[in-house]
Amino acid sequence: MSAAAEASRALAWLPGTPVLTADERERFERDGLLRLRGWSGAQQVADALEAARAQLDSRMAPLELEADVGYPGAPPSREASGGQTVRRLLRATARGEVFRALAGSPAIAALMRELVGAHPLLVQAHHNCVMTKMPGFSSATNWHQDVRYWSYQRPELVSAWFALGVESPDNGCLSFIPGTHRMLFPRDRLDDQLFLRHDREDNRALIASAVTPTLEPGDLVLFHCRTFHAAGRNATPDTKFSPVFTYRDASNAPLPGTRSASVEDISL
Ligand SMILES: O=C(O)CCC(=O)C(=O)O
Repeated sequence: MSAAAEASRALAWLPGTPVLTADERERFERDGLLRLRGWSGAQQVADALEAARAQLDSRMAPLELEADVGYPGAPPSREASGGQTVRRLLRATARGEVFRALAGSPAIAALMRELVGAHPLLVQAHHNCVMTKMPGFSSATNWHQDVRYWSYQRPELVSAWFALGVESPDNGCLSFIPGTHRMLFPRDRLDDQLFLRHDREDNRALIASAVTPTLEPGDLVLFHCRTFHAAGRNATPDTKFSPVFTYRDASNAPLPGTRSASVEDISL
């Protein structure tokens, strides 16, 4: 790998200097999302992709299957045609150094100090997975806020989504509704699974303002846990692999007895 091919924003970052520009920080605060081009190096992307592919091929546990979530397009059961389609390689931080290096690099730690607080922790109970959007039986995910089933003192967590390949509407990339992390949503705007209801005009108008940032290998998308987002199905012949991790400040503790508190988080 040549030095040029290894160029990456994470590798180029110098300790003690800001990771984000003032403009990027403002955009994250305003929109609740930010795409950073060329974050990971080409070698790191290739290594993570190779590991994810091998773990999917060998069906390395723990896995979440599309049939388990039952989202639109998912097979109706594990026994149905396509019922063994994998949705997520769970517990990514336990799956190898290549994923820990993505999730816990010094540059990510510095970035999270800018976004979540002085003592960022890598959350273990939520996300911490490689999304595997497979051809054929992958599902669509309706508009939701990640925090809907999370339990912390404050709904202030940030997720980092690492592109290992091209991500576009064709293979079910994420779309976001900017600014929704700062809005309040009365319960009746959401359905019983806490997705935005499509039968309401106000929700349809909001969804019309969504953006769909396409990604190249090495890009990183940061999004607030209250930013509404959704994704389509993968209509291409190739699996899309996307490691995704969530971060909180140490001062923002999980509520005792909840799933969020079920695993010790990792200090960065
Ligand atoms: O890739 C997808 O289908 C959506 C993933 C997502 O939004 C989530 O897991 O919260």
